[in-house]
Amino acid sequence: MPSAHLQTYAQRAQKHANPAAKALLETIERKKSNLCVSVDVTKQADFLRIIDVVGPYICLVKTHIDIIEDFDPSLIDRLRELSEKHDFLIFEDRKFADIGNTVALQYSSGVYKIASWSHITNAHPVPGPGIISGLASVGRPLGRGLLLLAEMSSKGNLATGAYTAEAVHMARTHRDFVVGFIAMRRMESVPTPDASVVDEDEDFLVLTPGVGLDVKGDAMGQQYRTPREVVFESGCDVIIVGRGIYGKGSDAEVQAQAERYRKEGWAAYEDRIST
Ligand code: 5BU
Repeated sequence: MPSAHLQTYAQRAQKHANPAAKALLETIERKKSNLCVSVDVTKQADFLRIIDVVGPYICLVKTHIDIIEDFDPSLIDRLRELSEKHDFLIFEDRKFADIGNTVALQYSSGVYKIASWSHITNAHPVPGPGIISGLASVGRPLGRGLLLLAEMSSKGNLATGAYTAEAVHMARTHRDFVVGFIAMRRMESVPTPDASVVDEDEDFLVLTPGVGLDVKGDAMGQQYRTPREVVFESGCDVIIVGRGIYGKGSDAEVQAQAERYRKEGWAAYEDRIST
């Protein structure tokens, strides 16, 4: 069997055991979109308006729900309605980073009750495998999926080398709940500390932030690559775009940018699987 990134999203969806990963792959195929839009705005009304505009072009919305200043629980109902209207999944970019008991509470409870609405979330591997057990105790019964931060897009980040390899190892030993990585490239070839956990058929999704067509970075260390570099050259599965789309002003311009990134990401994927 060829490596996961040389198979189609549809082929991968058929084989994926995790419900959230399977649904994401099916949505990507159905909408011909490997675009995730990150909607990092502070007002409910802007958040919902942008999602309604970009909805037809995306497979996934990425949220930082704690950025919203006027949050109230009805926002989640509106977000759910938009996810049904436009057929996309939801990824709360929570970056959990504590011991298992604490993250289980942060994931299930508090103001946001993330596990109740977010199909996918993510975690730093820094606390060790207990973070996965804690999150899995809440998310697995709900059919959720977890991404580990194996790499980051920002300049000077510490998620490199042995740290990345340990993240991949943790994922390989928790395949029932860890469905992939935040990373800048495919992780299959990363040597894991214990080779016995490698499965030739492994299929971890790679979701990649730091994507932009017009600028190379920002003033605070963000670094951008193009959809082609990310999907075709580096073999990643989903491009995550924030300001390159929602930061463009009028609804018409935001819509045009969403379609532009969708097209670029999809063409890069089609070229990848036909090589
Ligand atoms: P941007 O506006 O396209 O730069 O936004 C990128 C988003 O992805 C933003 O929400 C970040 O929090 C998120 N992100 C990132 O940029 N780089 C990373 O390594 C990780 C997340 Br993990």
